[in-house]
Amino acid sequence: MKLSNKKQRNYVSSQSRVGAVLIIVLWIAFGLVSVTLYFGQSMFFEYKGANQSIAGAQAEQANNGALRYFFYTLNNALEEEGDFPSDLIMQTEQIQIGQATVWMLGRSGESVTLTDPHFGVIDECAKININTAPFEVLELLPTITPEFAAAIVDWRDEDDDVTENGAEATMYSLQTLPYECKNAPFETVEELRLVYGATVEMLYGEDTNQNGVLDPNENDGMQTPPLDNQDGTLDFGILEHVTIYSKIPVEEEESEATGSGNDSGDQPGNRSSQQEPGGGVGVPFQVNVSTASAIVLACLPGMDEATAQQIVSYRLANPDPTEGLEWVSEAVDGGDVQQALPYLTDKTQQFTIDLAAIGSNGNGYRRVRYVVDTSGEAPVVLHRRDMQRFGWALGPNLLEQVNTPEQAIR
Ligand SMILES: [Ca+2]
Ligand SMILES: [Ca+2]
Ligand SMILES: [Ca+2]
Ligand SMILES: [Ca+2]
Repeated sequence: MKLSNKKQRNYVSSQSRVGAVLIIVLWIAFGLVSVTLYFGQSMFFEYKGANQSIAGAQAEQANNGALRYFFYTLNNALEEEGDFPSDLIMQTEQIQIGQATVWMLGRSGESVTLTDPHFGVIDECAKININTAPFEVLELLPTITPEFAAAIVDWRDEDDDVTENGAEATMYSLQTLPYECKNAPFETVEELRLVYGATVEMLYGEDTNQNGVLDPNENDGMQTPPLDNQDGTLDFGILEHVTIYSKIPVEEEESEATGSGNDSGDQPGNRSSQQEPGGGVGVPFQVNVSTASAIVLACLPGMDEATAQQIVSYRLANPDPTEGLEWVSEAVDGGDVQQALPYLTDKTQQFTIDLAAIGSNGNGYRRVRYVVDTSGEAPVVLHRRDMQRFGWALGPNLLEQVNTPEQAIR
């Protein structure tokens, strides 16, 4: 039977209505699925975010715990006051605190080709004090220019007399954004950035994350910042070798005789410069010869690179704690260290602990640095610095371990 024309038209029109409804339903279903997926995804990220912040909080707490552990070591485990807290008396690597793991980033003092960090405490007394070292010492620091060494002296001295090639108020007033020359001691080493002529390259060198390790980006030329010379060794900047915290250790009898540990007043890092303890008669600063690098030792009066290297090599070959300074003359094998001896000490009272921690499942990386002073009755924190912005500092191998679930640290 054949449908009439009218019936046929009605049939077609009802068919196309059904089709349209079906398309609308499909679109609605598609929309609902998209919304569900979107919420699912955002819940997932929120969950991941919460995980990250929990792990971050764990890592922060672990760093606090490691600082307390360091204080405990200083109070209870040192054989003698002024000893360096070596990794023989304290754990410095992969310390488990709750769900988190902490490392103390140190310096080996021997190698500039390390790709994995050396763990330990950093001795502030192993560095040159920029508040007290004279121009002749400062100008020997690697990467420094004589102009910048002179500008350091002018920045910290209270007068306005320009040291040869240095910079006093006039130079600072000519800057695009003019500022004052401080004419007072440094309060942090980072203050060097304000000194006339400072460059990032001179201050940080290739070690932009300040971990003492040659990280992949620090040995790939200009491929990724920083611009490095790709020579397989880590070329440090000035900041690695300088401090404002070291003080000349005061002999006990002397401290009792003068009635106080320090006598020259209000200059940080310069408080004992007028004293004349044991080995340091009349010198403005001292360096711990048991921990200092060859680079630092070579800056001392009467020293050169070869002699400094002999001292470090001897120290590495005889790792037993060396008492006194007698071994130094033995180390240089007939060489002359008489001029440098007053600048040397075997004691240390100021330390940096550079703590890097991760929380559960390798998440929540946190890094913080503390400078601790033990020259008073009890250890105190002099300075705290958040090192988070310098990025991962535990080297490529630990990073891989953290990122590989089956090898995860926890
Ligand atoms: Ca000045
Ligand atoms: Ca580095
Ligand atoms: Ca690079
Ligand atoms: Ca290099």
